Amino acid sequence: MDTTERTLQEYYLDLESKHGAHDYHPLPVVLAKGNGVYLWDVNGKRYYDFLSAYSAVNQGHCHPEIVGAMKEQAETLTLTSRAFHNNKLGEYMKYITDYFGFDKVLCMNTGAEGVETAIKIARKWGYEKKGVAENQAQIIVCNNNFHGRTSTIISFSTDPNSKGHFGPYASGFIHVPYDDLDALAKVLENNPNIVGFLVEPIQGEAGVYTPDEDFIRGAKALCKQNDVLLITDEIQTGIARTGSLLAVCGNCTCQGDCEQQESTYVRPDMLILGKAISGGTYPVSAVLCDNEIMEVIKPGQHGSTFGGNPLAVTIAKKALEVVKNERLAQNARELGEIFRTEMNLYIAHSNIVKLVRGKGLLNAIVINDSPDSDTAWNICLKLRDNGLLAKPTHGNIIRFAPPLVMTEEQLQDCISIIINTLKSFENNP
Ligand code: IF1
Repeated sequence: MDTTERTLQEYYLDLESKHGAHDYHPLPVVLAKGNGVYLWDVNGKRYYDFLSAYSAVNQGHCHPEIVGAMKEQAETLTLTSRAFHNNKLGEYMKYITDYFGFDKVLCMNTGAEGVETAIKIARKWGYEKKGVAENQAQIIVCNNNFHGRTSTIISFSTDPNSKGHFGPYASGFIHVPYDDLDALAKVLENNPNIVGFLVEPIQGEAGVYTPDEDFIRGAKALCKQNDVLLITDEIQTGIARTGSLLAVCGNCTCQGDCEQQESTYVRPDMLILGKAISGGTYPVSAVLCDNEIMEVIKPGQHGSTFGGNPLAVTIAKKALEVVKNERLAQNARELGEIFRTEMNLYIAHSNIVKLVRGKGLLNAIVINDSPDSDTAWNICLKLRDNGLLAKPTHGNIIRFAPPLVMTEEQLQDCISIIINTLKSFENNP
């Protein structure tokens, strides 16, 4: 970067630092443009995006069909509130419920709102259907979970940074270790007040922690035995990211078209989606479940000014169509295999990388250094210089999650950038 380029970047960094809350510590790069798998900074330097806005941009930046639908609807009708009907909502509701195989959808905006909605529905179901005594409902959650930032959700976070000094905290949550069916069974035993088990099929923030293959299936069986709702948060893992339409589809590549019974699919009782449901263009989230659960919500009991607005649902319908039309689940699956195979070949002779893990195009490498060291951060700075943007997550782990529209040739280019960058850190702590 020459002096003028640095000055331009610093201009933007200073503005944010002076006038914005310091709630983030971003990688020092100022982006101005995106297209497909690429981002450009304010100086015109091009990068491969290996974060995809935390898996929101699965369909690639500024996907022309999604942006086209967005523009057209923005010029027609954006918001009516749910005080009135609009001519886009119903068709979207039919589309998304058919797409994921549930009776009903409830539309919200952010992921955290989706999680809050699921918590509210599960509790109400507990009181009205399961017969739990008033105010006694409990929801099981996992250690190291990430479900968002609201005061209720951070109440059951186990990350001191997300949670500290934000109390008093909401009660009604019980923790179990992730990927531990025995612990789950034990908590469920003789506890009739439990209404739900809220779980990420892969823990993203915890470092792309991929559980045992039978974990979700086993959890479903335990929930069923104990009349407890299995609530899967697929805000990060859903919409083709892990090589199937949902992470709970397991190895099924049907993209939602199969009968879902004979496949590896584990059907949750409630499904929470967000992020990529709009292709990263607009905040859209959704909670899906069947009638006997959704019917506990009656007029006036839940809602949102923007939830289900005509602009949001037009975008979301198109973004979901793109996932099917462009076979993004299959692509994520195939490229993910290549990525992990190539990385494993490198790691076999590496001192700096311990392992690669993940599913589809949600992967992470674990850096061979103390969790408190800044090695992962420094590698990400070097990756940036070499034209690829990724972000470290807790404990010296780097998440790799490019848009799913990537080609194999582009992926091979990215693998070269990553490996060449890692090489410069070998034996060089
Ligand atoms: C931040 C992480 C990712 C999520 C799951 C709900 C939400 C998220 C599984 C809430 C959001 C984000 C939010 C962003 C960082 C980020 C993140 F590193 F913290 F864990 F993606 F990996 N459930 N994840 O991953 O959705 O309300 O944000 O729309 O909060 O800093 P939201």
